[in-house]
Parts: sequence; C-alpha cells; structure tokens
Amino acid sequence: MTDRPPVAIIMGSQSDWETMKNAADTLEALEIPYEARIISAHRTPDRMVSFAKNARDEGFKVIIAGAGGAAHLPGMTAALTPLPVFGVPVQSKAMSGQDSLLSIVQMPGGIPVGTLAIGKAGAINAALLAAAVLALSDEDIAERLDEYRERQSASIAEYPMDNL
Ligand code: RP5
Repeated sequence: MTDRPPVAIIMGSQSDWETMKNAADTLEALEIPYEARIISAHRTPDRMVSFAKNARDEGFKVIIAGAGGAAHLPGMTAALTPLPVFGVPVQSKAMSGQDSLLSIVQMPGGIPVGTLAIGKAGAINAALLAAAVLALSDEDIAERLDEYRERQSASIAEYPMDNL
C-alpha cells in the first residue's frame, strides 16, 4: 500500500479539466486530498488498465472519472477495480453531453458507475458523493461535510430580490 490520497480524479483529456476542476475545488473546500490524472480509455488504454488495477492497493478509496463523447473511461475503470467509481459526463461539443451521459449511465447490470449530471454540477456532486462515502468512516470529514451543507443553506436567501 502506498500513501495515495483517498480520492482519484481521472479524466480522458486535458480538455476535461475545466469541468473536473470543479470536483477538485469542492474536495479542497472539504480539505480532502486528491490526485488528478489524465487517463484516456482510448488514447492511453494501458495507462487506464494499470491505474485501475492498482488503485485499491495504492490506497485510493474512491474514483471520480470524467469523460466526454464516447465516454468509456468510467465504465472501463469500474470494470477493473472494486472501488466505487463516480462518473461525470463532460459536456461535448457535438451533442452537449447527451452522448457522454448515455455512454456512462447505461452500464450493464453487474458493474456499477454512479453517474452524475452533465458538466459542472456533476463534477461538484461527484466530489460531494465521494466525501459522503469517506465520511462513513471518517468523523472529521463527516463534520466538514455537515458544515459545508450548513454554509450552503445559510447562503440561500429566503426571498427573491430585484436588481441583484
Ligand atoms: C474524451 O474525448 C475526453 O474525455 C474528452 O471529453 C473528449 C475530447 O477529447 P479531446 O479531443 O479534447 O482531447 O476522450
């Protein structure tokens, strides 16, 4: 077991980072260490197999995988590791992310990928789900997650205003 952070954020391309950085920022707000890597199911298949097969032994606990278009990365990663995998459909240019969403969400029974919303909201929520998983066995993370949600509730005005 090496000393990896609990969360891996993997993505199919540098172009996915703009979206996936929202997951990273959310984990940082919760003080949860992560490692972000570019791993393409299509362009670097050997890197994907090596990462996914070793992820648990290296100490990762949860994987967030973002990809766009024919988005095989989350599903293939889930096929190669017993760790929980949360998939983020990146908004593609051709089909606004509908292709990414369907590629990730329609896993055959037996290999699950927890699929989030397309784009930024999905990346943020993938990080919050990862935090919720870790919080089950880490009281400090549980406390920070509670505080995050309390801050969020406090930031929402009760009444709408004109001319904000
Ligand atoms: C996928 O193809 C990546 O996840 C990315 O969303 C999409 C486009 O990649 P680039 O052509 O921008 O590298 O593999």
